[in-house]
Amino acid sequence: MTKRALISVSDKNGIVEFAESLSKLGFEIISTGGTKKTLDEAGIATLAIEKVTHFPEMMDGRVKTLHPMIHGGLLARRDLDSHLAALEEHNITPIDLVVVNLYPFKETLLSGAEHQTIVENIDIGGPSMLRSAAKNHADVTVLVDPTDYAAVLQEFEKAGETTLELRQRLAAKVFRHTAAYDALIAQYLTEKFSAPEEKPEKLTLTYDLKQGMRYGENPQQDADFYENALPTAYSIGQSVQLHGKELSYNNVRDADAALQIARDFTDQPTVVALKHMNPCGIGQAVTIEQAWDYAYEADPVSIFGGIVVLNRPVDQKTAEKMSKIFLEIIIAPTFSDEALAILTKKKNIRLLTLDFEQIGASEKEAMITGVLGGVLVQEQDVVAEQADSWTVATQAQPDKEQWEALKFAWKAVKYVKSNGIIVTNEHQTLGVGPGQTNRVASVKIAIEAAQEKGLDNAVLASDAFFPFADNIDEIAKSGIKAIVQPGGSVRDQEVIEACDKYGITMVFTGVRHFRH
Ligand code: 93A
Repeated sequence: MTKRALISVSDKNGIVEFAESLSKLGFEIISTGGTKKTLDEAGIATLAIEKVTHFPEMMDGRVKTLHPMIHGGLLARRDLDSHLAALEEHNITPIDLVVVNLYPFKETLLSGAEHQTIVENIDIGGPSMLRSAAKNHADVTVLVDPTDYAAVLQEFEKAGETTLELRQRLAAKVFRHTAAYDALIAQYLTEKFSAPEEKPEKLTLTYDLKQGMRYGENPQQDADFYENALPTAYSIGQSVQLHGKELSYNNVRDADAALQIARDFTDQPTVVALKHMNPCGIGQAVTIEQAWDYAYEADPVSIFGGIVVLNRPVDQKTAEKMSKIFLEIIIAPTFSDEALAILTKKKNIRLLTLDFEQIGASEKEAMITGVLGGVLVQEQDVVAEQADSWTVATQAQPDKEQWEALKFAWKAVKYVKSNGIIVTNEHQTLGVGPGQTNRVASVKIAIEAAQEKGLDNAVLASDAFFPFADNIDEIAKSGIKAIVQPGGSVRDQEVIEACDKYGITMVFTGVRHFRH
């Protein structure tokens, strides 16, 4: 019996060659309007869908293949007499092979088209055929991805049929595809139609495999990078790599962490240096070169092998300075030709550019963390704090210089792993105390590092309140005279009294910034 194939594709790439091969294999080809036109023009004999459904394509193509003559042909079980009898009774010819790719919903959405155009690009008939064929994979071969054409042809050419194994894999692929397709539609409509303050009842974010990674955090861990189907421009996945080896799993995480920090320092040229998820140097200045100097001097040891984000174009002089040490990654809006010439001489460095214009939009993205048995989803910690809403808790008041340093320190401490302590002046970090299980230990680490650089106008920030006054004793020993912290401990009074005893000024922000 002649085999029947149904071809209905939006993306017509490679379809002529594939249909030609099917014809040669003896398939009778049914196709929809646009596809038929393409195949006719290539001289491939096809049967119009209307000839099968005995209905015209109607309503601007909204109804073309949604018909029992099609779905009966796709869904009939070949191993059941009752199904075969139904085919016979209704004059339905079974369909053995389906090639469909869908209306370009995502591409239309990304093109900035109007809502009505986006809605018209919700494919109904295509997914229906794919799902019918995939359900009936016991007998039907279904293709949604042109990269599978070759494997299918090979099997037909070899044995006159496909193997069940291949049909099973193709069916699974189809349901992955239609599920993701629908999830994106759900995401779009949910975002478009929820009330502004309303939380969607269910998260429908979809992710596409961006790249398989060589390995995960360690070589014994396999890993992949999935990217949001609608990614924000200011994201590591959307960066453009100009030079160097492929990014590793740890690179992606570290670069992302550095990009998040850079987002909080947009007013002035700023350089963020990061190591193992913690900032090791943040410098802010009038020029990007000076900002580099500050970030580098903040910790010339830790920056070795670090990730650096510069929020202004990289010029020749800055590139010369950066080229003197080993850095894993440099990310910037652009690199001058001279800077590129200098930095690309280094084989092991990765150079990336990114759209810093879109920095703000990235703040809205949901942050997802894996736990055994599920995922946790939260908003990002992007609360915009105004220093004029802070309260000075102590007798001593910060002077103008201290205020500037406190504002800088408070922005920076948000990105230090908890318990997070940072010592800074008004334009650079001086000492970072990240990730200790008690706060005094973090204080000691931050101060010790800062002491090596000098404590001129140094202030200290703590990501969460001080539970005991012992922290203040440590800070006082160093000579640091200004502190910023959220406040809110039951022992705040003891902490304030300790500051007053030492003549330290302390500001409460009322907001804490854990980062676990
Ligand atoms: O508008 S639809 O949802 N209604 C249908 O009945 C239908 N059948 C196939 N879209 C439908 N299709 C889609 O048309 C296919 O998924 C494919 O993407 C496209 C091919 O149309 P043409 O052959 O006219 O270019």
